[in-house]
Amino acid sequence: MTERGFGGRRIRLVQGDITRCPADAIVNAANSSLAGGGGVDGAIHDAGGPSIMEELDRIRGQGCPTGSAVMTGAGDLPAKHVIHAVGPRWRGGGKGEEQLLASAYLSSLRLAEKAGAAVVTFPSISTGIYGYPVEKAAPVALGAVSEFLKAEAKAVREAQFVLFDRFTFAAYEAALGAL
Ligand code: AR6
Repeated sequence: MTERGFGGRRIRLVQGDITRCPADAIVNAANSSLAGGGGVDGAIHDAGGPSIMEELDRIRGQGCPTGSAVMTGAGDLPAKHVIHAVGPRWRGGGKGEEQLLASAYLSSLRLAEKAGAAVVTFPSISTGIYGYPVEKAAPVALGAVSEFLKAEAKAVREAQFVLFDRFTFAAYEAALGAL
């Protein structure tokens, strides 16, 4: 299943590069020092240009603990905002990873809602460099986002997961069908 409705809103799964998908807000899989990095974070800064890091330099003092998010402009990306969310590193599953991962998605959606964003794109937070097994992360991500769409969303109409590779896409497809 690649698309599913939740209370008049929807989740869509797409395979591709998140920096090329138009949205109102693009979520980045960042780290708590907001210092940039590899993976999708590197791709977002490369495609968005230096204004995103300049803005992060100004707000870095506020901090961004694991499970939270901050918002900046989107520079040259096809979006208005970038939401920098910090997912957990996988440490075996007994260190609150599931709640922290859900919290990274919910914090992002709350910022998107405040900004009046209708379409929000997400990567698969934590399942790259942070090592969270994707078959465990996908149901947590989709569960948190679908609950938000059912219970809290006003501005947000569509959450799109832009998944980079076939394996990740397949894991989300299975989890969306099983929700
Ligand atoms: N579009 C969509 N997804 C992508 C893209 C892209 N252009 N590039 C990679 N992915 P990761 P994490 C996928 O490692 O695990 C950074 O250094 C990737 O295949 O980007 O949360 C940060 O600064 C994987 O499925 O994020 C942090 O230090 C998913 O995005 C740390 O990595 C997430 O992989 C965060 O690690």
